Amino acid sequence: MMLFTKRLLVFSLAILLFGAIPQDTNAQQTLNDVKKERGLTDTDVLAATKTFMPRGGRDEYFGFVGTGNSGTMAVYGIPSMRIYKYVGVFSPEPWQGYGFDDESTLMLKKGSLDNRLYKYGDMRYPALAETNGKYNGMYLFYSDGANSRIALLGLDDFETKQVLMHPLFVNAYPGVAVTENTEYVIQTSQYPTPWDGMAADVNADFDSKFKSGVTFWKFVDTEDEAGTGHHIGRMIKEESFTLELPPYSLDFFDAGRMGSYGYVVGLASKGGKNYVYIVDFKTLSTLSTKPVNDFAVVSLKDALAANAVAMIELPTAAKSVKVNPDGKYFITAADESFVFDFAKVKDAFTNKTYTGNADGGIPVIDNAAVKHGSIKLGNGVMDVVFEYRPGIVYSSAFNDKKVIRWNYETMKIEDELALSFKPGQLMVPQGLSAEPHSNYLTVVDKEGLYDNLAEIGPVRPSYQHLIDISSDQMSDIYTMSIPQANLYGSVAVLRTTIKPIIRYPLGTNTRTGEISIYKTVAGQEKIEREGNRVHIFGTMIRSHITPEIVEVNEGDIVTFHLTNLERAEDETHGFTIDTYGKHGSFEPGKTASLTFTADRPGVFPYYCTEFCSALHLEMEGILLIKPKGYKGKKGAVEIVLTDAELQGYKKNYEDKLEVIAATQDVINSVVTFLKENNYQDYPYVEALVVDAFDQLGQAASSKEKHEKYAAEGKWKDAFLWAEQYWQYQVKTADVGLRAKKLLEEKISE
Ligand SMILES: [Cu+2]
Repeated sequence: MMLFTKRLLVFSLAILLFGAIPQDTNAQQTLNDVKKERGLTDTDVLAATKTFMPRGGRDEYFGFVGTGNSGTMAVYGIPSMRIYKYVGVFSPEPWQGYGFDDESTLMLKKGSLDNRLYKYGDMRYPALAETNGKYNGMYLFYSDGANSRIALLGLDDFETKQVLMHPLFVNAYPGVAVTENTEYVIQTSQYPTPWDGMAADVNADFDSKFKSGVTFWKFVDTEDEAGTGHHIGRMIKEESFTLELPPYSLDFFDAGRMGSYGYVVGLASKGGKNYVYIVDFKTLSTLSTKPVNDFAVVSLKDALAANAVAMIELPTAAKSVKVNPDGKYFITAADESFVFDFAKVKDAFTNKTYTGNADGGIPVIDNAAVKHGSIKLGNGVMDVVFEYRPGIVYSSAFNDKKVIRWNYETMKIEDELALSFKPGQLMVPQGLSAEPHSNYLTVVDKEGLYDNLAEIGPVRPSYQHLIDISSDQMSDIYTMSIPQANLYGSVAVLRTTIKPIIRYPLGTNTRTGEISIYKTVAGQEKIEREGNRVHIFGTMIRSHITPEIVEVNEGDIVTFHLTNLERAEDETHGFTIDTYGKHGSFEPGKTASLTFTADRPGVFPYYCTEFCSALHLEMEGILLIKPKGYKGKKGAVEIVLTDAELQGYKKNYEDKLEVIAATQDVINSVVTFLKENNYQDYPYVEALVVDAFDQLGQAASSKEKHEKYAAEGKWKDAFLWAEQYWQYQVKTADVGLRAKKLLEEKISE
């Protein structure tokens, strides 16, 4: 066990009191010195100041981008472009135990074919949940093109909550869209395949047996019945349906809103012809369905009879099609981009002014009759995105290395920004909602061939550039690298729209949102055995894993059910069993389980993998797996300390008491200051003070324990519980000092 010296303790306290940062050694250097030294221009400095995040600052937007075939999602801030988190979605992700603990593994297996655990996905274009066409900050959806799955993420904890396998599609388009109140999450196929899982001849049977489709996953947002205060949204497979389409290759799509609510528009191609398909799902949802592979299907025949699907032919393939914020138009991204008018499209449906049929008998609406206008934008036009100014839209021209600002009402180009790279997908925060909100545009750069990036071998990360679009002069102000990613689309929302939680209600199964039946509270830890099935109900709190010793027999099926008892901010514990490949992450309040067969006898330490406190190495225990026929000592293994070790712990304990007293002095002085200056008059300060004392409120039982063990001469336990008590004190002091600093700032304002 790690011995903690007094000097280190005092040093830790010094850091707490005075800050770990060395004094500003560059104070003499001026901005001009740095500019000169680094060869920076005024433009460079201006760009840097637009993205620099000062202490106390917060990013204005949360950005979400899928990592493509890595199967994870990166969360980042705009304008700082700092990555906050990678979230496992379609791939196992060890840091958060995703696909490692029983809860997430079960979720992933239920959402796969034949119970297999896929190790990757292909996720490109996410959609945020909407209320009245605006982002509500609660959920996010992804489609897995490679393994035909769909995922729901909760944004109160930034975790994946549901993964479903598509019952019909063998592959899916790796993008999703939602209807304006998230009634449905829409997913389509990409490449046509037979639906019945049977072999078919790709030439002879293509038109008869291969199909494509558009699926409407019913989404229901319910208040959590366990009373945890969180919403638990779910896609309901039994209430979802798929529209059967002829074997077209399907590409990007979007959903109408407001005036165009009820329509889905997307790109389709077949036999060298390119179309925008238009689907009227309001009508589709009233039609009768027949089950295919236990999933409701609206047949093409019925959809055609109900006049619920049509096509508009395009002269060339488009790369994207998006509905504008107020839902009046949909716009294609192509060298010649088309702006189509939904009102005219509706008239064409109503009056059936079709000019003929596309493959599969789908009626074709005359392009000229429904377009608002078209415009030649450049070469290799990839994407289109909206901003808050009415009529303004941006397009990327890959081959021309430029971003074009144009007006889709007047059909005129307003401005262009020449770039040093070939631009791909575009994103303006909230630009895919009814409420675009930003002066920022992000642009994907797949090649990363520039002059300010280091070479790192054949595979490079993807890049996103941040473009300032606030003025007439657009400017490229930041290059962000996103490692382990193959970037496509992204979405972003005002940071304040999302309300992240700090801790879970104690015992939460974070995947279901329910209180786990395996929740364990302090003092209730136990090991239960029935035949060869062993359940360990354990707890984790600085700096203990309880129980510390577990004995099982070779061949037993063992489950560790662990609950993190912490109530403090950011006190996550990890848990791993050496060489067993079992790992979990336990955020404050979370309960998760790790099941394995004890098929390898021996002694296996288990420990906390997070740096949860200075004493986190004390969070360890021993799993003894007794080989068949093992004749060991009966009963629990006792670890006997030598006299020297015992005295060492006694000394540590006594040192700790001194540190505890010194820390208490700090807390007392902070409390005096806060009270004398009426902290309760300042809501933010008051909130910090409440949090600080919540920490100290947790400490009482640790104090009782260290005093009890000290009285019994059990110095190791006394020291560990004293350390625990001190951890709470440190948290209290830390939050208290932040409150004091804030109060000082408020007073001086
Ligand atoms: Cu820990």
